[in-house]
Amino acid sequence: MLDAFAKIIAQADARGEFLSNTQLDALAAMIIDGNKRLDIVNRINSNASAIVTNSARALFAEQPQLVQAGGNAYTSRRMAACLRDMEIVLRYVSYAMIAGDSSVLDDRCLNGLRETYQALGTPGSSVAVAIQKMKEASIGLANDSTGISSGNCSSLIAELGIYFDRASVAVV
Ligand code: PEB
Repeated sequence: MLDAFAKIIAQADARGEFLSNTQLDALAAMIIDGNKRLDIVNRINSNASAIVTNSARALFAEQPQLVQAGGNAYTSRRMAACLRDMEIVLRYVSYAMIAGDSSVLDDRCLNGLRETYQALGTPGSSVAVAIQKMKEASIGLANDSTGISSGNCSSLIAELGIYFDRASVAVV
């Protein structure tokens, strides 16, 4: 599990080099935008259950067979497992976002997840739709300027989107 700093240090150390100016600039940019990053993660954390439930509701509205008899989210046990899975993915995306690096998401959540869903008979493509809905909701919250001094968050929003995309690609 790496963060953006540890990742760049590991890369430089593997070559026995000092950090390059480009690497230092990238880390400096990360420090300058640090409060924005914290705000985004804070927004996600404090709205996590709404992000999960609204996204699940939207998924089931589009794919009602999931919650009908024989569906993959039918019975409260499977529904609970589904909501839990969505919460796990959102939690690891939030860790990746605070770290500025996807390795925690990759190593602890996504690695082997596709195969797990195949073995369970859970449709990965539906999980991917749920993740995309969580992406839209999270980006909407992160972009909401209410109560925050306005600034340019576009690169952080793009980064957040990439973590969700990574997760949704990993389950299909
Ligand atoms: C991954 N999900 C399920 C299981 C595991 C995971 C390991 C099997 C064990 C269990 O039921 O708890 N666990 C989960 C995860 C990590 C982990 C992400 C990462 C660290 O440790 N059903 C649907 C939707 C979808 C869904 C498409 C969006 O209809 C999910 C939610 N996951 C789902 C369901 C089950 C499951 C298990 C329904 C139960 C499957 C079953 O027992 O039939």
